[in-house]
Amino acid sequence: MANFRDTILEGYPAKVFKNRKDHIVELEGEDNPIEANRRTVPGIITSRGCCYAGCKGVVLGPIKDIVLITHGPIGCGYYSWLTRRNKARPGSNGLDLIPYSFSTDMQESDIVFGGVNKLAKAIDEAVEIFHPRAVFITATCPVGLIGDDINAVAAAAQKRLGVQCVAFSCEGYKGVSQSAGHHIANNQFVKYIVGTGEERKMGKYPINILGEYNIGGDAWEIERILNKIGYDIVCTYTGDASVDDMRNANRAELSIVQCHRSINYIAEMIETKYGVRWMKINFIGLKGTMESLRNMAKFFGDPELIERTEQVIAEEFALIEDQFNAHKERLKGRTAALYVGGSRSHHYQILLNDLGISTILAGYEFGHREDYEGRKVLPFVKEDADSKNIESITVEPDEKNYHMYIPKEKAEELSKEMELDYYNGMFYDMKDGNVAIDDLNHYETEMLLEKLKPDIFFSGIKDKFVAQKNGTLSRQLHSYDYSGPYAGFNGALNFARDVDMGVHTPTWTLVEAPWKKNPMLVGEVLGG
Ligand code: CFN
Ligand code: HCA
Repeated sequence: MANFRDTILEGYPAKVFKNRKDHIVELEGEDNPIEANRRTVPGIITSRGCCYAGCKGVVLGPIKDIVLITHGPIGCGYYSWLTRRNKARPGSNGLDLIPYSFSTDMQESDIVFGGVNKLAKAIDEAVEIFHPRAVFITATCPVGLIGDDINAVAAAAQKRLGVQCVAFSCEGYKGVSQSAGHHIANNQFVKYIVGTGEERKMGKYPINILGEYNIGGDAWEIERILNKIGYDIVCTYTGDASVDDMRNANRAELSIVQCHRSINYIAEMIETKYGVRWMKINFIGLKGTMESLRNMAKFFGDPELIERTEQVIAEEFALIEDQFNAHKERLKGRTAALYVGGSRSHHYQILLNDLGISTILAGYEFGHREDYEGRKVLPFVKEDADSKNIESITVEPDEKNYHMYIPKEKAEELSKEMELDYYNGMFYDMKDGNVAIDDLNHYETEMLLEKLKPDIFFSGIKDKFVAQKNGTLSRQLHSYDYSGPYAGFNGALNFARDVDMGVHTPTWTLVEAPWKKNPMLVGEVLGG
């Protein structure tokens, strides 16, 4: 009998077969190369977004005290308006501009004669009305095609108005997915934002939280736990963020990286430029949260902090343990398929595992090979708590992506057990026989539901309703539907409750997909 991969591939014409065959992998043994971060087959109905979505929507979108202007026809601004559930509330400067969508609303005449004057006018008007802390301008496809110089407009506006204006050339067509937009945003941050802050008194254990966008309030739950332990959170990139806090990222001692795809570039650049060390963490799932907190405490190496961390873990866990276990009882043994952007399809396996749910298929929309296959952990040794003198012990000399920091005396011992799962790629948490699909499309989604029959399909708005009409529960892992937070201790409990409700709703006895009752039209290749 053909395996699942072959069954999918059989349905494709030769050219598509050739393109897709290395994006689908049935896992076996240690070495499972997968094709990723490649251009999508045109017309195949991918769930990916564009470069503008990654820059404007994902990385810049959650900053609350800037005016974020979309330079382009109205559609791009409109469709990226309030769809991502990145929550915010006004900070000390009273500004929360997240509910607004600013756009130059380019018309045909702007495309023909150029849109720079309209952009300059839009900046003047927005600054006059809203008094933002900065103006960020993002480009959509036509802007690059007609050659509007948004950098020059930004520089002139900054001079004219005395407010920082930064342009992001993130035209949608650049790169192969939203991943290109993340990179463009990160580059401009390092060039124009990091290191421009006013001196501030630093508390104990100052940290940056990178790659946490406060979807459904995740960042608030993570910050609650870290504040309780005693960390000084310098800034969050970019959930509920104030640009003035972001300017001080260079003053932290450690950057923790929650999203392992969209912001790893900036972590590395801040380390190179300012010496701020970074480590990957994962606050999704109880095991992920506890190990992340313990690793952070180990980085600072202060016995008081280590003890306080254990105390908070014990307290927080005790508060949710009984309820969490009750949900687990009702959920264990179920199967899930996970398909999200570039990070969560791995992170959520850890939370599902806490609930006894096994992941039988997982994939990313735009992850890179290392997000799947992982790399060996590279530990750095901290000489002592006060010293900035870092010495490294190399596990894999050539691979400097996954690293963490530990006190020197622990180095040798810990390096042996350093394979902490969430520092590795997605495959580390999967088993032989599980399937991984990169850049899943709608045809493959339908095949997956029909052949593998997962109990739950975790994905996004574009796939959700196909699954549900087919009788399979679908929870959105981008927006959490209308729920959240899902991070940290309280988030894990919210997630368990939502999945339990979803799985056990009587709705499933009432749903029957139309194609189960009526004959479907089947296409035939003429002359084939
Ligand atoms: S919040 Fe993040 S966690 S930033 Fe990224 S890779 Fe998207 S918007 Mo959707 S939910 Fe998703 Fe990740 Fe990082 Fe979100 S898995 S696709 S670009 N993502
Ligand atoms: C994006 C944003 C998105 C889309 C979500 C979805 C998000 O890709 O531009 O497809 O359900 O999280 O809002 O990933």
